[in-house]
Amino acid sequence: MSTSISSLSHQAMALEDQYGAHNYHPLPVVLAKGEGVHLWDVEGKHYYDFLSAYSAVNQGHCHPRIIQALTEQAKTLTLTSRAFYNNRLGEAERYLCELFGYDKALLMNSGAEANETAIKLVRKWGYQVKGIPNNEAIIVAVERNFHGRTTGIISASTDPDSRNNFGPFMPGYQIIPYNDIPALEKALSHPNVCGFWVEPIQGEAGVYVPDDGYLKAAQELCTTYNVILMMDEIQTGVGRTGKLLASQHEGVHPDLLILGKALSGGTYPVSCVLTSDEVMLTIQPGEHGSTFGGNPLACAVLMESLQVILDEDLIQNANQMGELFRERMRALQSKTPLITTVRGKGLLNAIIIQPTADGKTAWDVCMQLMENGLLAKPTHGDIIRFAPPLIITEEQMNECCSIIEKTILAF
Ligand code: IF1
Repeated sequence: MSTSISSLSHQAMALEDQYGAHNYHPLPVVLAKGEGVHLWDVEGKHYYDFLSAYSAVNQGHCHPRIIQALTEQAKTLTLTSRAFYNNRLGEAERYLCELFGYDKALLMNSGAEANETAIKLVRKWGYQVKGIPNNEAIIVAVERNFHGRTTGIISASTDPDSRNNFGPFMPGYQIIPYNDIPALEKALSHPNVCGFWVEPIQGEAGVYVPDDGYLKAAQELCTTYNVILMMDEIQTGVGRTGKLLASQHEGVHPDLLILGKALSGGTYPVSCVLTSDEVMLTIQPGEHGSTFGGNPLACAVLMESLQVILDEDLIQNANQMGELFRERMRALQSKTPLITTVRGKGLLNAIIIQPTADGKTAWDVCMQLMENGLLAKPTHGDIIRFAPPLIITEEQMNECCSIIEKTILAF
């Protein structure tokens, strides 16, 4: 199943190969245009996007309302730095606090920066409020976590690819198994623990959905042991799993919430930490910040991006289209040994591929899906994550499931 690569595509890939870092191994497709669930490559070939830039494009590519907000603000005022006030930040902070139910917001840019901010906030709260001895604060994290690529974050990673040869690592983490309440209770009972840092569904690890009740039990244990529940919803938030936040499937309101990606609908790097006054006000002027954090452009875009999620009822659509997807994939699973597992929530789903006798893997499936006009990418070898924009229609979902079925059954 070879992929003929046109000269235009080849040129683009050769440029990246020669002048760019080799920190990714992309599928051999060169995208040039996006609209809604649609992508086109440099030759004009059409694809359905089933990755959504790792859930940053929940609202669909180049959503007109978000682009409008972006361009209007871009023509007016883009960046002042926080040395001065600007007329959009307070509005955006209020919008976030009212929508998600928190006292205060701190805006950053990348998801990793928001997680680093969360680490600093929770440690500071640990020393100044919980009374942990200085420099002895512990944050509990889970195996197979993914929170970003900075050295402070990968110090908690259990993934060799994220860690190898990037040491020495930042101390102050205790790693426990995911979805394991007894292990969590044991860890949180240590008096120097200030935070429990977790994803409600582990996206990068391969869409690991914990047992019902895990998040609720985690919240209760954090309350019992006076520990901040730090929920990383950068990938699972903003409607992706069929609720505004994945935490809401269990009625959990995290003490501290970390958002990114689809906060901007994929048009601009925007992330944030939301939490209580008790935690947020432990940081005083001059103790944290960033040049672009909370800039007017980011604020204009985040408010419109979230409003689109609400106005277009994308949360309900994610629910319904996710059900349809899993139903069709489970039906497919019964017809082929290639699929061993189908799992997910809302429109964050994954199938696990059993390599074929002649050695075909999830990568080969994704290459053939690409040939057939659908883009998805394997994670950790044998898992294919499927995450289309939340605007996908029933007709489009059925067409895409047919593409996946045709591709899988051809192996
Ligand atoms: C890559 C993964 C997904 C995230 C969660 C924080 C961040 C991410 C739950 C950091 C970012 C991205 C990063 C990108 C690929 C992608 C990814 F495979 F890496 F893990 F989605 F699963 N918390 N995830 O998923 O946010 O700093 O990137 O804005 O690094 O390869 P960021």
